[in-house]
Amino acid sequence: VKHPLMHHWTLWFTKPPSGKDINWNDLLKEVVTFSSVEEFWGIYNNITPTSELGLKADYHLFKKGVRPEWEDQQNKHGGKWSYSFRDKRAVSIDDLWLHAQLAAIGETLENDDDNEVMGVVVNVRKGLYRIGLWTRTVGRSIEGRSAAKGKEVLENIGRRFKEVLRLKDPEVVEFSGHTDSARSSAKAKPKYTV
Ligand code: M7G
Repeated sequence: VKHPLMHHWTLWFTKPPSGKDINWNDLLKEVVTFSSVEEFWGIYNNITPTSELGLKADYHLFKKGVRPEWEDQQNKHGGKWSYSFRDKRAVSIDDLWLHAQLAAIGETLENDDDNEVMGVVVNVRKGLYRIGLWTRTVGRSIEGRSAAKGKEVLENIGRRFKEVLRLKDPEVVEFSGHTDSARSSAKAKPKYTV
């Protein structure tokens, strides 16, 4: 018996760059698409855990049909909630990434009609692990939704994500639009915080 998920999901991997790879596009690899709980566990049990990946590697788990890139039609007006864990030895990154994935595929990050969650990402970097949650919009007024409602929807998603990451209240999770990230990751100001 297979327990179907609400959506089909695709796992992607960013290979750490070796000498001649310079293009982001050349490093991003589509791994596998699945649509049941059982397939998820089968994949989970057979891939390298995040804690064993090299620096500059990423996993991305996105709804099927959405590439984990700013340029994708469904991401280009969107943004991400993200949190960096700066003490790599203090954090169980494999557990956190598992919980982030289960929350995404189990559809517990948003309400049924929000239609915001595009995927979740884990980045392995020098001195930090970062987990992100990509949304379709940045909470502006669109498609008959007011700006106030858009902001509320995004902040609710941010709060649920913060719970999934087991963060205590004084910790701050930040949201920024992808166009800000693309322009200059250093100067981008978070648009929302929870
Ligand atoms: P990052 O992996 O988001 O964070 O971006 P990091 O700075 O902690 O490593 C690193 C770099 O990868 C960016 O400056 C871009 O050059 C490239 N990159 C990352 N993403 C998510 C994209 C993307 O969606 N599209 C493109 N074109 N480049 C990206």
